[in-house]
Amino acid sequence: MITFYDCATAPSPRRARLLLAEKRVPHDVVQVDLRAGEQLGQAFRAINPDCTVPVLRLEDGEVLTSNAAIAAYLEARFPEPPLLGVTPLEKAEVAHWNWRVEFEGLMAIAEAMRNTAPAMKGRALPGPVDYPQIRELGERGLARLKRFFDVLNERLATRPTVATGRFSLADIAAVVAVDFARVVRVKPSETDHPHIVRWRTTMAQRPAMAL
Ligand SMILES: N[C@@H](CCC(=O)N[C@@H](CS)C(=O)NCC(=O)O)C(=O)O
Repeated sequence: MITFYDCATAPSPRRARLLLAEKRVPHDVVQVDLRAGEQLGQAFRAINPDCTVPVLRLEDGEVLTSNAAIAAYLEARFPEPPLLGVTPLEKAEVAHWNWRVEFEGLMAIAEAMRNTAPAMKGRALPGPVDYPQIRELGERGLARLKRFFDVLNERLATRPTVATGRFSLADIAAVVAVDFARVVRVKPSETDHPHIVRWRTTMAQRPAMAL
């Protein structure tokens, strides 16, 4: 059986969790308590020395330690439904938007939150190294996040999904980013981001999105 190392409160493992659900991949779940620092303990380091989740351990013991690896692997092994695009151009579009959501959305939230939250003092980046917070990076993260919401809203003004004409990995990343932005008190509103609100309501009809 595939084993998924998850953390119910964190955004990165949620991306892998939604992907596993959309593809209906049978798996066991192990919760890693990031708030208690379990990722930095010896037991988890033996699984992933980078001290991050998500992690997917395959039946033969191989370990995948990033969303990038997990998405590539699951799409190749469980091609139905295709979530990374079908035609060459669709694949390019999904890769492009998945990356933009990751870099401009998820990274901006992480930058804003990890550089300002008292609980993240000395933990401004995930991983085995303790980095100090930089207040200005927190402010910049918030500005980048607001810009990302504008970009996403514009993108969704004329289309039902973030990339290509159908649901894809880019929608999963964007749902996770839009929902997690609440930790820095950023939410799409009917007045400022009506297209994000409409798209998010449609996404909520997918059973996996409740996870
Ligand atoms: N590139 C990784 C990033 C994973 C990541 O940053 N995970 C965070 C949770 S959202 C984590 O494990 N943090 C541990 C920590 O903060 O110490 C991926 O997306 O797979």
